Amino acid sequence: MGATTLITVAPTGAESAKADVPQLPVTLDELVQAAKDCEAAEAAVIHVHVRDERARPTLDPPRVRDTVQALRENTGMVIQLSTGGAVTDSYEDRLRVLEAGPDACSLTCGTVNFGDDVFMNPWPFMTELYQRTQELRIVPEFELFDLGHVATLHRLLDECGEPHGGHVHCDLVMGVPGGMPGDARTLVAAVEALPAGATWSATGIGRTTLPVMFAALSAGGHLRVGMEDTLTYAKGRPVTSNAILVERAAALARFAQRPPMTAEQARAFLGVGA
Ligand code: KMH
Ligand code: ZN
Repeated sequence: MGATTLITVAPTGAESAKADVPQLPVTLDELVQAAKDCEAAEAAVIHVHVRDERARPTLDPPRVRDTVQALRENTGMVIQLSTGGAVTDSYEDRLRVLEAGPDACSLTCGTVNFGDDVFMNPWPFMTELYQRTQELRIVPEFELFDLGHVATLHRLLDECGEPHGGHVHCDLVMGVPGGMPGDARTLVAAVEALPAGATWSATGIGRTTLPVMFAALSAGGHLRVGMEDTLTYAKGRPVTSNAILVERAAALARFAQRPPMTAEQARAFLGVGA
């Protein structure tokens, strides 16, 4: 296999309101349809946040379980549940999402200012979450919002051992107000500090989407896109679907001579099912 690009789609997030963004997939039917469209557009991993019947973020266990099941029945994508949830979610609820049986989950490597809020990820929570992924055989993706999170990732691996699947894959989440900026020099600094052998994707929030995507492709990284991170396709042009963001990422990956990975290739790459 030649060099390929892992494309992850994050279609919903916990921050945007359906009233402000009517195209945001919030019902199970909308999420499944978005997932199918994004898979057709060559996303291999879906990063999932669930909404309730009033379109508010929720970690309600039956709803999260039903979502995992519906995505499994309707797509072949790697299902990665968010353990970040919303900034108001309790640690207990965030840990419980693992019981829904996803292939993978996000695991943020430290606390970070998050706009006017704080996204809390203290060390005892991180280690408990990490140990549960190891017990439940779920592949963690290490979310890095700041350069200090890279140092904490080293500590986590040193003290708690290797992740399920045996492969360290990270996601640089750049351009969050309060986290690392979304630009090429910060991306390179973060990548240079990663553990040896780790692979990584990157996403840039808001207007940093395109600079981060170009920098990631140039530096040999993988891509995350989606309406969790980006609501503007181009100046004055709102995003109309998650699939168009995936299509653009797939086209750029091809242009960079690293075509998108299939979901099956992504499972082997990440160690899902190992
Ligand atoms: N919604 C943010 C507070 C994750 O999914 O793991 C956290 C977040 C990260 O989106
Ligand atoms: Zn998320």
